[in-house]
Amino acid sequence: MANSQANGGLKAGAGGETHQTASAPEARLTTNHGAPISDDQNSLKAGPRGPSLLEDFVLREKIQHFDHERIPERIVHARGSAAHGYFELTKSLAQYTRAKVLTEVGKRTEVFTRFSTVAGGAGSVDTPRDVRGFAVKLYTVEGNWDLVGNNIPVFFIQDAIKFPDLIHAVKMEADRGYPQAASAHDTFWDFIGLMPESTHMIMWAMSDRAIPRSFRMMEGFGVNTFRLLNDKDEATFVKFHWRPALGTQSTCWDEAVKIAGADPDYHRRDLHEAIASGAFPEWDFGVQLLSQAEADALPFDILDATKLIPEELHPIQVIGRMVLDRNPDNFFAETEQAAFLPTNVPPGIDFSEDPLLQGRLFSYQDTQLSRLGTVNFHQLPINRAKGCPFQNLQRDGHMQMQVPKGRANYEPNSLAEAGEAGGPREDPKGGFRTAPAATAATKVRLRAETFADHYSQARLFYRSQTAIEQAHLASALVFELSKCSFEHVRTRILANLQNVDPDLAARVASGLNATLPAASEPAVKPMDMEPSPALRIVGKYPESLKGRSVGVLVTDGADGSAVTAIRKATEAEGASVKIVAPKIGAVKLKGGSALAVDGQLAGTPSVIFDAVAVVVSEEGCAQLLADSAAIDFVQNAYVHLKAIGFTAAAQPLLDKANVVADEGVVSLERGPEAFLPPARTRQWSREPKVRTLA
Ligand code: HDE
Repeated sequence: MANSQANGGLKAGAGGETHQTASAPEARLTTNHGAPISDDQNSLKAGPRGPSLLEDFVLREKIQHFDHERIPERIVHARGSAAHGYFELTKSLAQYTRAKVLTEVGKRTEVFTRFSTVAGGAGSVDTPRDVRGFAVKLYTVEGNWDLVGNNIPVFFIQDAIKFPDLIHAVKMEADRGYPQAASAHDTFWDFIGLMPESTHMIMWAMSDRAIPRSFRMMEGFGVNTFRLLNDKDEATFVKFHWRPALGTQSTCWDEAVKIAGADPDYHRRDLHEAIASGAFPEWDFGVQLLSQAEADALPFDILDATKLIPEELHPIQVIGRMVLDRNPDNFFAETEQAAFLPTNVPPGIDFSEDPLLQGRLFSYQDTQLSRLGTVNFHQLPINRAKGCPFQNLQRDGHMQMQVPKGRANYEPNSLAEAGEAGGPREDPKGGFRTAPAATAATKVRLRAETFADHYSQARLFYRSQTAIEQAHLASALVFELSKCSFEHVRTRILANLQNVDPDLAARVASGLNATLPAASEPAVKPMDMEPSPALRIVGKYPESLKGRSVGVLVTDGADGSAVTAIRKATEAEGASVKIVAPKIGAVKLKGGSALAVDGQLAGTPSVIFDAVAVVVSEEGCAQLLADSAAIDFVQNAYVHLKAIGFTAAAQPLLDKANVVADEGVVSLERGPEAFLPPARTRQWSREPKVRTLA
């Protein structure tokens, strides 16, 4: 019986050996080779206190497998979260493409979508200022289509040959190994200043787009230009767009920094919890289609990934939607082992000559060899084509998981004539065909002249923003450049910003306490384009609390009817509500009833909510006045421009947190309806009172 005590009381079997209750064969614990295991608690030893024995294959196998559990993380986009779902086509593009996924209206295609940050490692936090990956694997009936995009429609560089430099510059500095998951350091801004083509992307990366509120509230873009190809092999240029049903929403920078400490898994948890609760995130799928003539008429090159096509010029047609409705069963097997390849396109979709895309066509397949370790990574369940069989004469290799039958593993062959299986054959009509684009030209290592305008679209972006967003963008630049120790690095950026907008450059210079340098010499003089309101976020939040979260701070003795009223009103609009209290378990409401608590105050700060309410008793409030977590709860909600609903007894706490009454500070005596409009958005007009912006 000594054994069973050492095992914390696990049941002892008839013979005194330690194991849990005997299980049915299908539930039985086995080794990797199928041998049933009798004792998973104790290693084999020479006597109870003696040395362990080498013959213990159960121990060795378990430890050895554990020793090799990790695989190399992705070089970029290492930190990510994913979900299963479906894509449904609502409008056929049969005129432009023969891809079935884009022509069969109403058909649902399974998808697996992974969102990610770019710069940080797999264990880094979810909320740094960064671009977000938006990678969708559609398991179509004509093979997998991987649309591997970002939440920003343009990119830093024009030619794939600069990608390793870009990533080296943004990642941790080579000698010191920091900063992790941050672009606010010398090497990044040094590279950016020397690469004026990155200026447009920098405008986006310094905008609130780079601090998203949730994966569910991000746009997605294919970024590179692709081609659609119809039955007659006629080509049309296409740009792909995903638009979130919940609207594009962001955090405040100060909030994002604090979330990183409060909940490093903020976005991962948000996606998982939303799907688990049945609030399935959804996106519209849209395309911009351009003929060769329309592309030629653009004032920039459609092959240049640092440029977008303003929607006002070429509208986005919505042709489908994506719904994510199932969490992965296993993070490693699915999210981690998912391999996205821009080369995965079904017949009817083709590439453009965009030199960034062309490099990507090599990179993704190649990197899987280091990461997943075998040319057979396409056989893993998450990567396997599901909409159709895959069959060819490729054979063997590490981790071959199939058992191909027959003698013919070469083509052509004539074994079918002898009654044997001859293997699969090419399909000239239905198979993938490349757009017949003429290419006769001289081989050169050159950047096209048509790629030379580095500033017009940066200017377009900046000037299309609201005043609030311009201030955020300028402040983000000040923040990032303030972290750079080399003055010449900061000065070069300022000189480049002069070409974007002199007012922006002056604001950033002032924020840095720097003298404004003369503009750098642009390769092409920037032009003024018609502002594009589509590029804004502020003013476009949906008129609903759907997908947003409300935190209600409650103490013993609080008025339960006020809590119920807030919960009812906000949940009716699709918000999720959490009760926060000084202690977990339950609070005892006025009248004696108990209210279950979702989070303890110190561990559930207001940064993780979109709006808060404070429903406390006088005595409860008096106790909270001595708790900095309570004061922070209210003060942070205030400075992060959130709606604050409160009962009369909470006033002393609001005063202590320096909350000044405004439209977003709502007495709940007015009923929960008064809380709803400010809770649907942020109180932008409060910002100048609480923050000095550039
Ligand atoms: Fe990637 N990128 N990338 N990238 N990228 C990878 O592939 C690369 C680029 C993007 O959730 C890697 O499997 C090159 C643009 C996403 O698993 C790697 C270039 C866009 C993801 C790679 C680019 C992206 C990756 C790392 C310049 C937006 C994560 C691991 C030519 C359209 C996908 C891997 C996931 C991942 C290379 C530029 C999006 C190393 C060479 C532009 C969303 O192959």
